[in-house]
Amino acid sequence: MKRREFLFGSGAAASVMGLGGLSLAAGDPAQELVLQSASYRLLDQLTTGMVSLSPDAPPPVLYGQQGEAMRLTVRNTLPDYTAMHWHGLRIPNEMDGVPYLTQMPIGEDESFVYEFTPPDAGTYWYHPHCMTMDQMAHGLTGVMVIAEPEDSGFDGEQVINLRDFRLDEDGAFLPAYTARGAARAGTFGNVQTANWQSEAIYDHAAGSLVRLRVVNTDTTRIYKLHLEEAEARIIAWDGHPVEIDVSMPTAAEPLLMGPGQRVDFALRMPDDEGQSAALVGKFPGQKHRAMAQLRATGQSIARDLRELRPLNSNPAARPDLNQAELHEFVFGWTPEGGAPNDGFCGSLGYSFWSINRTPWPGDAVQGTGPLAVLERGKSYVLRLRNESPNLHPIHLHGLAFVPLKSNLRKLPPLVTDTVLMLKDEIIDIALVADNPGDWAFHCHVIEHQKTGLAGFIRVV
Ligand SMILES: [Cu+2]
Repeated sequence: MKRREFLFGSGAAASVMGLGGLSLAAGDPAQELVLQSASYRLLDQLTTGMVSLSPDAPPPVLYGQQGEAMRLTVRNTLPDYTAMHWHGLRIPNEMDGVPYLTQMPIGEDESFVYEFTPPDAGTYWYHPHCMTMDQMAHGLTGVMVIAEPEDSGFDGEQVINLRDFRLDEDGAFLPAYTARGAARAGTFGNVQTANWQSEAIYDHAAGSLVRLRVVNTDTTRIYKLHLEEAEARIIAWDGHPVEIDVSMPTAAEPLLMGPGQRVDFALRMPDDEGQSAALVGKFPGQKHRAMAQLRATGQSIARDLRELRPLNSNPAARPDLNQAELHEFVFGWTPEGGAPNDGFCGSLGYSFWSINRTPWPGDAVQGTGPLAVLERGKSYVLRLRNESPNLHPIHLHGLAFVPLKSNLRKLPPLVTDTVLMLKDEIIDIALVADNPGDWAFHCHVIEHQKTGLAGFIRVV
């Protein structure tokens, strides 16, 4: 099937053309998201050539409600192709936004309608899965908040979208990657931002309870984070409520957050007006620095973290380990050279990485089989082995999984979609294959993904 036939053969896609601009209001379940170029003051000078859904701002936070239908129309006004992925949402495969695997790329002046009902509440995010390196590096990474139906008892909420940008002194983009970086830990940005700001400060009522949603949407960086001057605890991890006490990170033992990961904190604001709680990052060769500050305003409203009830669990099925079949995956170098195909979705021009010794041959492939075929409704253990010295945040689309054990450390029992693998680490994860389709399975260091560390798992 040709790309255009695929797109316009679908009544849903065709009918939305000419719908016009719907508002981007928070909570609006039907929105048109217009992919466009943008300019923004990341440093003192205006940075042009950014990619956003708004001409002069970071991509908006998209809000939805657990169990309520959303309809997001992505309209592409750029000459490059695109496709939008909703990271962490367990939705139907054809809405997952992976080019060629679940839909054809969206061309210039074309739209695609994403319709789904998020089954889980929590903190999620969105980014393109076609021209991934280019569009993400230029800023197209946004946060998605799926609210619980019940009031979770907070006075306020703060979303922090962590991103580095690679800029020269004049604020112009440097190349998004280097071959050297792609073959190792990735190519790091040099301008660290929270919500596209170098020194983000947000006001919240003194003594109030704030839900702090921290999202790593970077293409490369594994952030090392902790909170200062704040009484806080971790209440959710990668969208899903934690059911145990997770120890709070400290300056000495910071939280390691790989690209794609999210952590929700319940945070109590300081009592004194003007005092700030800070989300602090540690960067190589630098002292700790505040990524974002939450500044107390007014008289303390004297809330107490113990007033918060635990969040309700999401309805993700728990695997039956007694019945689970084992599949093994090895993440490492590729034995072959060569370059992945370009298709319409961009290639970095190298194959450095592989899963089970096979590098992903590029997005526009035909006849590439799945890494594993899982039977719908059955439980599985996936043994993930990192045989490289580099860290890899491994992401599985469409399914939630539970990390079981590691050869290097104790893993808390979380429900997640992305697991950060350390050097030479072997991690067993378990899942129920309860969502049919072809689900992308890849490293979220985009340079690794685009140079081979990608594949897919089929649920039939
Ligand atoms: Cu990787």
